[in-house]
Parts: sequence; C-alpha cells; structure tokens
Amino acid sequence: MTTPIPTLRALRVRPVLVPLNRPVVARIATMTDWPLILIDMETEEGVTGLAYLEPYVAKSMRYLVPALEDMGEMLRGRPIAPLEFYQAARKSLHFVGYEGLAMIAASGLDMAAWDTLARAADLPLCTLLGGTPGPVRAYNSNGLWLKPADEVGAEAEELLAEGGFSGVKMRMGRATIAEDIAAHDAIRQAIGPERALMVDFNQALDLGEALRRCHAIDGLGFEWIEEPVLYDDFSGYAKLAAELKTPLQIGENFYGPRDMWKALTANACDLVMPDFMRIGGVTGWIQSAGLATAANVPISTHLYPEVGAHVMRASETAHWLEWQDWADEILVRPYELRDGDIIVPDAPGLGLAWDEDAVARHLVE
Ligand code: SMN
Ligand code: MG
Repeated sequence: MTTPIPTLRALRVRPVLVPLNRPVVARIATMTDWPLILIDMETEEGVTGLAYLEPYVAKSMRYLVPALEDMGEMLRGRPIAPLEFYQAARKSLHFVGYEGLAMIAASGLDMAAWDTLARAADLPLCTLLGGTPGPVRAYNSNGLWLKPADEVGAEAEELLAEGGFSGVKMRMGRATIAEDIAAHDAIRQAIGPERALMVDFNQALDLGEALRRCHAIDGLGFEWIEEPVLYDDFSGYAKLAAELKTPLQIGENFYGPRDMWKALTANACDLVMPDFMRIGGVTGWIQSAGLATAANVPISTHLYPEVGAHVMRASETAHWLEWQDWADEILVRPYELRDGDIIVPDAPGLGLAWDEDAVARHLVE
C-alpha cells in the first residue's frame, strides 16, 4: 500500500442553531431557526474530516449528538473506511430503528468519513468518486414559501439574482387552489417563460385533493410537481404519475436506497431527489445514483448543497442541485455560485471549514 489510511481517534459533535434569512413556511412546518450538527472526524494522523447534519428539529439534536458520539467510540482505532463505518453504524442501532434517527446518525458519520478519506488522499471528494471538480446546475430553493400572491413575484426575482439561477422552487398547499394558482401566475410573470419553476406541496394533500390540484396545475409548465401526498403512499404516487403530464418528483424522505428501489419498481415517480441524511450519506447516495442510472431516472439533490455538488459530478443521471444557504452562517467559504451553477472547489475532501466565531455564537449548550 502506498497511501496510509488514517485511523479514527474521536468524533467531535457540536449542535448549533442558526437563524434563517427567510423563515420556512410550509404545510409541513414553520421554522425560523435551523439546527445543524457539526461533525469533526479526528484521526491519529492529524487529518480531520468535516460534515454536518441538518435534522430540522432542534430538540432532535439531544438524541442525535450522543448517537454520533457512541458511533465514534465504537469505531475508535479503525482505519477510515466509509462503507464499513456505514454498515457498522447501521448495525449498531438496527434493533431500535433501521430508518429515522438511526439512519440520520449513520448518514452524518458517513459524510464525515468520506470527507476524511478524501482529505487523506488529498483529492476533492468528487475526484475520489470518479468525477472532476467543476460546475453543477442548481435551482434556488431559498424562499417562495406559502406567502400571499402579491409578495412572491418580487421574491422570485430576488432569488434568481442571488446566483444567476435558471430555476427556482415555489411551495403550494394554500387554503384554496385559486390562491396557489395566483401565486404561480405572479412568479411566472416575474421570472419569464424560460426559467425552470418547480413546485413542492410538502405532502400537504390527501389523494383526492392531490388529483384535483395536480390536474389543475398540470398545464402550467412546471419542471416537476414534488410530494403532493404523504411521502410513502407509493400507490397514490403511482396513480398520480400515470395521470399527470408534469414529471412527479419524490425522494427527500427515502430512508436508504432500498426505499428508492421500492418507489421505482412501484412506478411511483418520474424523478428522484434523495436527501443526504436519510438516504445514507454519500454511501447511500452513490448506491442510489446507481439505481437511478439503471432505471434511467434523473436524480436531483435535497439540501446539503456542498455534498450534493460533489456527488452530482459523479452521478450519470444528475438533474438539478437544490441550493439553499442555510449552513453558510457557520462556513468560512460557502461554495461559489456562477451563472446558476454551484462550483465544486478544487480542494481536498469537501473543502469545508467552520467559522469558529459563528459556531461559538450559535452553539446550543
Ligand atoms: C423542504 C426542505 C427543508 C425544510 C422544509 C421543506 C422542502 C424542499 O421539502 O424540498 O426543499
Ligand atoms: Mg421538498
């Protein structure tokens, strides 16, 4: 062996809570702050890998932080091997849940392990995965929550201008279809006919209402319709996918690649967008990207734009990266945006560094 693989010494795990510039107002929840769990994977050799989790619910950090610390303890002294760590982490908690919090903790460990390995190899993560650093097409998902129609046009223009984006995502699920369509009309008026517009219902509807609303918006030229019904109602999704012209998008609530396989074999969607803390980190993503390639289904990312940018450079059916800036507050150098693309930096690993002053300000004691 020519390159020594570093050995895990300890995991440092810190919960922080950062303010959101534009509060999340969706049918699923309203959020003004955003929890982040910072994971530093320290090795005996001095290389430290960094990753974060964003588990939505601040209180959940009280359970996830000790779970991660236990995983670090369990793996202490072992050479950094992301797949083996992922399997050991999942096995350690499978009696109390193969999905949910257990999977989220394993995913955080996995992302840190991949960053550590890539830093030790002195390669960008995407290079280690078979790709190259470079641009990834992104849409801005940083707003257009459930606001009145007279407020969303100006916000859509702002969102496009934040990075020269060629796409934005709006949310639907207002009290009436008429209000949802009025919001769409205002946004389309503001962004013009060429830009991609995605719509996310955040699981707001029952199947009857989803059939009504999705048919009502089916001719509006949306890039995709996302999660109109409960995330695991694959038979409902199969019915919607069969009826609609607009591509149906799901996947942020797939817990592991097997969920994606079930959705694809049930014809429950046209597009997939796994989330890194639920799909199983980088390991789960790469396995899922293989499924998407085999099924010839476009794959997009959900949250985690930095990890997303790397894996998209190594995914054959890469579609759209979801961009938001929710972790920027604690990052020294958020990734650059150029003409609607996010740029993967030519730096070892993910190339992240914590802004320790900001971390100290937002640390949850
Ligand atoms: C979403 C993400 C994070 C918080 C609320 C809603 C949404 C998305 O489902 O796809 O961005
Ligand atoms: Mg969504």
